[in-house]
Amino acid sequence: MLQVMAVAASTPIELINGVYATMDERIGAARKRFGRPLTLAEKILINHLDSPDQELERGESYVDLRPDRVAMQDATAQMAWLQFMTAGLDEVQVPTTTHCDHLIQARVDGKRDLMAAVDNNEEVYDFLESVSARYGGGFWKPGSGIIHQVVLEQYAFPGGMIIGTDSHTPNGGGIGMIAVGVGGADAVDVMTGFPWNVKWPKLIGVELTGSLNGWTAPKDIILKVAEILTVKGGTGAIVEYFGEGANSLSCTGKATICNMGAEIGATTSVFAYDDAIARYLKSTGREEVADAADAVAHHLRADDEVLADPADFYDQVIEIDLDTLTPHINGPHTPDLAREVGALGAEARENGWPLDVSAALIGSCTNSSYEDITRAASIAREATAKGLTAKTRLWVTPGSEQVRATIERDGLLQDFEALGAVVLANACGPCIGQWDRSEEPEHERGTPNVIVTSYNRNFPKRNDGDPETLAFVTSPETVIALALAGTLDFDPLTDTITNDAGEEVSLSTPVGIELPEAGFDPGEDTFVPPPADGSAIDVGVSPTSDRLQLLEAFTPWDGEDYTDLPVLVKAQGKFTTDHISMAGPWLKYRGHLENISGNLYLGAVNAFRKDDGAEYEVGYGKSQLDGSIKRFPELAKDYHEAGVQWVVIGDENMGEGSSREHAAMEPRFRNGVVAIARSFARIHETNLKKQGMVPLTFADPADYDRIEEDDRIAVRGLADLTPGEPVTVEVTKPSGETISFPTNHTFSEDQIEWFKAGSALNIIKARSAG
Ligand code: MIC
Ligand code: SF4
Repeated sequence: MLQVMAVAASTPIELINGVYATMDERIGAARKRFGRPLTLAEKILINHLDSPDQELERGESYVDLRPDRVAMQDATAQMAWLQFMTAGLDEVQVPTTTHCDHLIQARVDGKRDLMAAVDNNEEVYDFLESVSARYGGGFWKPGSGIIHQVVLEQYAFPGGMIIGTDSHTPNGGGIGMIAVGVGGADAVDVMTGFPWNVKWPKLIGVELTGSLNGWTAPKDIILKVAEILTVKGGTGAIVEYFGEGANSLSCTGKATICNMGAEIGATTSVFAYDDAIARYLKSTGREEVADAADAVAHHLRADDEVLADPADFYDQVIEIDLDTLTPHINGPHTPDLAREVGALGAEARENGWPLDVSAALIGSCTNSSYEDITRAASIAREATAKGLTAKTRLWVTPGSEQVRATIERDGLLQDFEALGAVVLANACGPCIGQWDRSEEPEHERGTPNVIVTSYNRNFPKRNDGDPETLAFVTSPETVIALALAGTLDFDPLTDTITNDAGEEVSLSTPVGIELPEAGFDPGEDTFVPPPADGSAIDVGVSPTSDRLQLLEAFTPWDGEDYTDLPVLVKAQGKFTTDHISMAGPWLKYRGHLENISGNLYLGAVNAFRKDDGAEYEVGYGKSQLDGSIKRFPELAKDYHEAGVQWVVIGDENMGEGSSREHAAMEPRFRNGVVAIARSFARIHETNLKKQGMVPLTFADPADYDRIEEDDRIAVRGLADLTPGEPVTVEVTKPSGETISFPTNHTFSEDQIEWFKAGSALNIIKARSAG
């Protein structure tokens, strides 16, 4: 099946035609099978089923799918490639690309930061480039741009399916593709030629009526959706957008909405193929893809009957009227805390949040398209003309080299620079905590301060590592407006700002340009295709490296129930992947399991109080070996060295956020065997299972409260683990008293084998060896 052959800088039309060729037959057969019309997501998924006869019950059955491509970013690709290497194959079985975007630290400006990154990360970049070349993967050098922007520009196509080792992979839904974020182990399944296994999703329909106008942007749609559905409301579901409002959005605007669907936990989000998508394909040099999509356009949208009566076909339908939707801003600390921009000032006062904005940041995979930049730049240009200067430091990160070169050519970067903005490297930068604020003389770390960004996540410490920073997420144009006003207490729709001459001026409505009139300027060529034969390439991993470490297989389950497990951590409240395995300074250890385990649970808020009732410091807990109070990573290391297995307890939506499998590999490496939570985020739950851990949810969420600090936990009946059957957890109190309660799991038959084998990877290895 090696259509992989040289992985190129774009998806070959032959691959796309191959996908379109089977649509008539498979979609037709599925309509007959279900006896009803189909939604768009159903059509694309059905066309990618590994075998057509699988059971397809929404929210119930696990299915095997065949994605067309795999994309990985540098921070997650290291672990994924290290796992792939142990599988003993010569070549990836599906076109795969590696993108260097997360490891570039934002400090001074784009050029200097990129040079510093190339220097500091040399070993990791060399590894990723050589491992890609060795096994037939394409490599996008640092400076190429953020993975999702590059995928949208080069690889995504309507009706296609891609998985990516990053939770914002759904960005590709903006072009009409099923694009799903996964952990590295899932990617390795596909790279080694196995299907990708996922739960057949539920479907949420979002009908957009009216059309966007004024200051309201695509970002406001997803901020609104996040408010309605909350951070876990999309779990296990694909969100499909439709309606006249959907057709009024640009392709990159649609991508913004799908991208941030990650924040509601959705499996992915998708829009139907339309003229805007065709325009984008043509403008990014993919005329023939648009022509091919035109020929199957009826398969690239939901059936008419579905659109006429959505409530009959979706599990939930939400309607948003774009005519009346106003600009929103979400935060702090959670991406689903929304309100209208104009209401934030009063709310900040009430909560004692500082009103001054200490930094304003535009960019990220969510909002760095040409259109985004033109809308924000129109405000910047007007501000300069009206004698306004930014009252806040402003940072801009272009999403890709292509966007950067184009906005430079079109004079848009200069509009920001005229306001004193710093243009950062084409990368994630501050969005992933790679933000060194030491160059800001007026900012002192550890002081309460407010930042506004056009990013997507705003968990504490996410951007600058400072727990005192409150981050608010909004559209790029609103970010600029707040930077000009310098305060949260500003509504660009109604308020004025005092200019340098002391006059009160108001801001006009932002004006965007969907696509560059002169076409995109590709900028510097940053793609490295793999050689025709990479087998002679040596992928060296030095045993003394502190950045990279070869993996050792996790040991298989010994067939015994887990008993007498201490509780390493019981987390209270948010327990996102940022709390479990922090990014920022720790990103540099993403290829070294032992070293990165030094960050395990550092952000966790301990649910237990100390004996005197006081709170633990975040990241600290009590050792059951000697009663001492230590940081969680040290406790975990002590248990590991003492050969003690342990359990982790989580609250709601444990593992929300990122796809990083380090959040599952670290506990597993340190002898964690069971995770019990009120609920899990999809990718994290899968990651835990893949690495051989047992994720369980309390059948009665109140049982969470029954677990105390010095308890010992047993999990009964593991040998008879059966899909759909509860598992009994037994808790022994220090007094000797025991209580037990039922928990649920979501293991399928096949997934139970992952746990028994010690990890899913052990199964792949056994299969490729045999
Ligand atoms: C993020 O936005 O949190 C990241 C960094 O892109 C992650 C991936 C990672 O942790 O490497 C994600 O969202 O999956
Ligand atoms: Fe990068 Fe931020 Fe996008 Fe994650 S959300 S891929 S860190 S830009």
